[in-house]
Amino acid sequence: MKKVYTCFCTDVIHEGHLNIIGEARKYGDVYVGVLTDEAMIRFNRFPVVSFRERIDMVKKLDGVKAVIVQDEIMYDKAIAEIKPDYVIHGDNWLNGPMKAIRDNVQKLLSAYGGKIIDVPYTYNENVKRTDARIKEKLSMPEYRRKRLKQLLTLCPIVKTIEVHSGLTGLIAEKTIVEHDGEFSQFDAMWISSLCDSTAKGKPDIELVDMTSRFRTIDDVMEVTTKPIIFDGDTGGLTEHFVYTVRSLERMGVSAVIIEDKTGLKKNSLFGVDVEQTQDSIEHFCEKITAGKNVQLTDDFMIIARIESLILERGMRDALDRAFAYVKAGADGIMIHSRKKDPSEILEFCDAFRKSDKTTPIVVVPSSFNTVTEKELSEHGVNIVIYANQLTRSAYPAMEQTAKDILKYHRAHEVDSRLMPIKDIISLIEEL
Ligand code: SPV
Ligand code: MG
Repeated sequence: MKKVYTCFCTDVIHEGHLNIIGEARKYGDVYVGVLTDEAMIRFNRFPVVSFRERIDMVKKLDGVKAVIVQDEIMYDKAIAEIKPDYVIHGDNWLNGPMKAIRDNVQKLLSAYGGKIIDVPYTYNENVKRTDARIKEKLSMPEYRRKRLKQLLTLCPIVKTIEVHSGLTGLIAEKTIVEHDGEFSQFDAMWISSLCDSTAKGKPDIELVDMTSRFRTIDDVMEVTTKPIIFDGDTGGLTEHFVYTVRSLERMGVSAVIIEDKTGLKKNSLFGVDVEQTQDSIEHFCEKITAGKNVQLTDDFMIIARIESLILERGMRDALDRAFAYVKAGADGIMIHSRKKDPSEILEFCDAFRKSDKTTPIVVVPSSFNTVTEKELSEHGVNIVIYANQLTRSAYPAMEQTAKDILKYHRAHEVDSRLMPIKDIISLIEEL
């Protein structure tokens, strides 16, 4: 009997999958690969059913000879193990990022005379509805809120990008790239105080009020499913912070990061060029503990941000604060720096990890942007936040367009740089 292999990256079996199995059976015994959670989140979306359940679901299907675990999106190991005569897949992998997978399969099969079978991809009303239902589930507060904690157990480093609107949310949600056979996408979103304020033409001094910040969260949540980390600035008065925690938790936000400053907050990237006051360890610990005490679920995280390096108070102060904040209940710490060289951040992480192996570390490499995710992860960092790059790339592009329209007294000269009208109107999915 010939062997036919296919890989399913799904939490629900619909007629498209059954069609593939039906076709595959015509050629021989059917072997199905099931992607692990780790592989699935890199390539597709977060699974809504457990890995074990996905395996059982596929095992039960009529006509499946055996199920194997595929722990990478590329088929190398599976093909080496099974040596299939055929690999069958929907023809949606002929284009887009998935083409790299097909090309790799083609190369692997051609080494011993195996063949690819492309079957027409099934995308009818039923499949569309099933897909929409999964997305809806992923966006529900109770599913979204706990996702950051789940990601921390699954990813070497949780990649987070700043969003401040529905549109930037869509970029965070949908952008996926394939590079050298690896698929990459963002895991989470950061609602930056800097960019949320900037989008409103306001300074980053806790001027944009919480109601307005919540409105931004809502805009993002309406069109996305990925987890959200909220920049809570100083958290404000402890008496106010407890209400913020409750609201964020109810909305389905996964974490709030509060920084240990007090009084009029200025953006950290100003450093000591402006007057900024660091909170006392005791007072900031009280704020953290008060926040933890009002939480209703185990999912929500309060992450304490240490400003000692920004305010040039030294490494010892930063570490003392980190340990105190964890003791006060912080679920994670963020260490910030405005140096171009990442060495002080890495030194902090190494020193912290000597005594604390588990508390998640968050970093924001805006200034020390030469450091790679791999290096950060090797020094114990768990979450990396790209905190302002979307805003900083969009603004100059818009400004240049405005200047050129003024210069040429028409829009023709800028048109080649713009997204086609057809694309912008189809960017937003209709329900
Ligand atoms: C933000 O994005 O608002 C931050 C990070 O707080 S930073 O601007 O670097 O302080
Ligand atoms: Mg901020």
